[in-house]
Amino acid sequence: MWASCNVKFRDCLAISSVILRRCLSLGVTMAKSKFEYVRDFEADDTCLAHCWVVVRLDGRNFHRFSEKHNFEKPNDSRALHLMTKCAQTVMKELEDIVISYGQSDEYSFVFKRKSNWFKRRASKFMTHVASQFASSYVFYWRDYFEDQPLLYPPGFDGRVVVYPTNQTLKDYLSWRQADCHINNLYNTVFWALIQQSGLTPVQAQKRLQGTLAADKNEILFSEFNINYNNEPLMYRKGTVLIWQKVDEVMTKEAKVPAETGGQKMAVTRTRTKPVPFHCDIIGDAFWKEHPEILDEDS
Ligand code: DGT
Ligand code: MG
Ligand code: MG
Repeated sequence: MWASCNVKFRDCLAISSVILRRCLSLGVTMAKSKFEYVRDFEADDTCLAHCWVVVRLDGRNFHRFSEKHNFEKPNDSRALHLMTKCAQTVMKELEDIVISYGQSDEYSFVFKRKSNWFKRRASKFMTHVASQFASSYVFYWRDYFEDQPLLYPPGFDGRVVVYPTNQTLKDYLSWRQADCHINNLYNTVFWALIQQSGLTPVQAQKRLQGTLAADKNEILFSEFNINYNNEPLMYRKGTVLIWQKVDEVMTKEAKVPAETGGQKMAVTRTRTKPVPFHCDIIGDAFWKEHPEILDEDS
């Protein structure tokens, strides 16, 4: 009786394994259906090997978004810190980003030369960065704008640019920081003329037409007693995010004999995090101080 039972059980196992194999082979046949050819219409967007891959995001119509959400002019530190929080989230959640740079409503993310993330497909890099950033912007909004409800969902466009040498990458980042400086100097004078001298936006624009940087510095100093060089670094230089080892102190329940009770003790552990700096990245000093960023195998 037991013997026949065992035989039947073995037969059942054998039959099920045959069915399983048939199902699997059917699955393979289905995957290679006559429709498979449509795959060939997909564009090959592999980023050139061994080049730096940069994804730049920019807020969609943030002129309107900043007005609707009462951003302070010309710089709203809540908005800039929120952008940086989103960029840190992108760096932590995605892979292979070695440095990021942000100003105004934009952030650039640099993927390491040797990254093979998603086989270096540009669309994957760009869409993952943009969606992670946008969802973080909404997710963390309340932490930065406590009294200001988010009135509609913000969007960000993205582009991918591939840079072949360290020099072209550094020039790219210098270009973005120079842009930050030019815009911020202009905006600082423009809004001082409106907010402090009572000019209309059109009058302020006319006043600044054709002026050079030195003229703008002079207006700020002589009319508003503002030394531009004393304006906050975050506004003048933007934000650079690089990986740094950070000591974290946390309290832990100590494992001690039960009779002494649950004692808490401070434990220090070292973690690597994307840390913000508001420094010059156009000169050589930054790159000499952080050679690991451009390291071939970084
Ligand atoms: P786009 O990028 O073509 O969709 O259009 P916009 O409007 O986003 O233009 P864009 O990116 O050239 O300029 C950024 C706008 O965002 C600009 O109008 C100023 C505004 N914005 C960015 N950060 C701040 C800030 O901290 N405070 C204020 N008040 N406005 C800001
Ligand atoms: Mg924009
Ligand atoms: Mg912009």
